[in-house]
Amino acid sequence: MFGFRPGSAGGRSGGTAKESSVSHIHAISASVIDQPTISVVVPTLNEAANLPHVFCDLPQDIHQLVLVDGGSVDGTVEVAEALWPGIEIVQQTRRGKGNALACGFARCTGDIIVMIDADGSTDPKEIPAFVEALRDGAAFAKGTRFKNGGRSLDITPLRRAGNLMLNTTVNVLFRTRFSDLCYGYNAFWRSVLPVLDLPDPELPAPADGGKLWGDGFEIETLINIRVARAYRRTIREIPSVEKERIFGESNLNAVRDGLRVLRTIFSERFTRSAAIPGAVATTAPAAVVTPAFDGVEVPLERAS
Ligand SMILES: Nc1nc2c(ncn2[C@@H]2O[C@H](COP(=O)(O)OP(=O)(O)OP(=O)(O)O)[C@@H](O)[C@H]2O)c(=O)[nH]1
Ligand SMILES: [Mg+2]
Repeated sequence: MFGFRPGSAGGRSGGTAKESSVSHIHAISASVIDQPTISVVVPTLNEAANLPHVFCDLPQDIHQLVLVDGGSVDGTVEVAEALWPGIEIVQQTRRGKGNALACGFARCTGDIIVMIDADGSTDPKEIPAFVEALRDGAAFAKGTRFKNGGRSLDITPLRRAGNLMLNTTVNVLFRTRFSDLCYGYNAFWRSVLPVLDLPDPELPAPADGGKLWGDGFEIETLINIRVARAYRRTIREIPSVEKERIFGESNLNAVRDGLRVLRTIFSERFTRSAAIPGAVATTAPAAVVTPAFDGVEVPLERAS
């Protein structure tokens, strides 16, 4: 339907090795760019009632659907398995949405990873737009509710104000042009993963039962900042319409999680080295070490 290539796994030592004209995907063969395989990662915490509404809109030809559960007690896993035969269920190793995503990403084998929520707020029918942006040269396709037709039917005035403040802080400190920092609907080439350098799923949970930094809702901010540092010119913002959660309660606390995001921003800016470990890994795409970029629209780049 969307030209995605189901079931051909991400390990591709073969391929044509013909290079794209887009610098950051030098290492990705033309056949992969033509028909990338898609892994979709869905973190869940008691979302059984919402899953039927989400899964029915997923493209049928995705390569892999990975559900990362945080110990749901409402039958989420059973419902998921009944709805999508072949779904891969991962139990997260610590607490929080960030840890769930890190565990899910580690399981992915597709060329492209898409992260969506399970509460019905992120529309799977938008996935092709994210994929097209990546095929067109973006390293990272970032959903935005606040630009070019994107909007939210759900956000409260408090969260909108908090998001704007955090968004502006990041744009000033990192010279980026994000329009929606805290939105969790994104997609990226799997080869970008080393740059994210997310907290290792194998690390033990803190003894006090808390979360490691990066394990909570600050994950989106962490990812956005690290991607912007490595791929500033190849982040593409994709308009997205956020709907209301269908059933159940939000797990996000605007003040508590907003403060975690703020601390993450300052920690990334002032204590974390710009030399991102993944940026020198041989598995990283070429643009990590060769930031030159040729010819694709680059909305997040500042005019110099
Ligand atoms: N596995 C796992 N999933 C989580 C956890 N916290 C949240 N999620 C999932 O992550 C997605 C987003 O969480 P929500 O609680 O909807 O939070 P949000 O979308 O940021 O906030 P709202 O706009 O209020 O919905 C949903 O699919 C949740 O089920 C967690 O600790 N573990
Ligand atoms: Mg939600």
